[in-house]
Amino acid sequence: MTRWIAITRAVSRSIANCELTYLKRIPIDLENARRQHDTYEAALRSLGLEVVSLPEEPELPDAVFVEDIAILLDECAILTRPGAGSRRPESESISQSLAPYRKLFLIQAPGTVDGGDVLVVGKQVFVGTSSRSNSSAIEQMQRLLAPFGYSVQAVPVSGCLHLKSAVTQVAPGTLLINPEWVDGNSFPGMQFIEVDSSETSAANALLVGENLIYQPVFPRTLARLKAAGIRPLLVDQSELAKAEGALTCCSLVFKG
Ligand code: CIR
Repeated sequence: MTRWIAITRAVSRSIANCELTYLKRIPIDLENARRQHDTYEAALRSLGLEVVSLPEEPELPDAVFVEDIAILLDECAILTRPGAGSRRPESESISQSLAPYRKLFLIQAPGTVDGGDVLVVGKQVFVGTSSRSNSSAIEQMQRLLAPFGYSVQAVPVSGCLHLKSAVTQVAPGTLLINPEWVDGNSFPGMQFIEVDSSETSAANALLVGENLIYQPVFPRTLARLKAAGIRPLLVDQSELAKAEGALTCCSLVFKG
């Protein structure tokens, strides 16, 4: 049986100073964010994952969003160079945590990429050209991953922070997508479920093996998932959404 591992990190006490790109700063209830994060970790455990929960980084406001710091594949991992300079010190502890599991590669300057911009579907790696990720990083990823048989393609994305704000995989060959933020033609051969147009941030779902984690705050899109035969486990991430975080951002999930 496949052993799945999730690396997570406690919500920083300085989360109120997080990076913001699209949202206005509003108060974040730290206790509620931590409660919701506990529920998120419990959901991962309930699916059989081993959760490696790292301690808070008090000085690094966005450190709970571990997804942005590494790209995990079966054969190796790439430590990103996050687009926001304030987030680069998050890499050190993630590098130490991943070292026992994977050969690690590093994105070098001037390359920048956030893990939230990287959608892996089988041997296809799609990288959003958002404000955080650039062509130098994409070229480096192409060189690093070609020997393992991966194709790496740039995907234009607009209106949202990351590619995975706009599109994620919810079942084999099926993507949940907000077509206003990313063009489905960038993903040939895939099937699509579109978010309800009143729920613009609803495209981020976390697929772990055959299980999907999704947020209850998007009932109309949830109904579309159910109509497609998908029955997600529901976890509320509404507090961290105020920091522009969603479900995939808060873990690095990989086969151990
Ligand atoms: C940032 O702007 O970097 C954080 N406030 C939010 C990062 C969310 N990460 C993600 O979607 N992968």
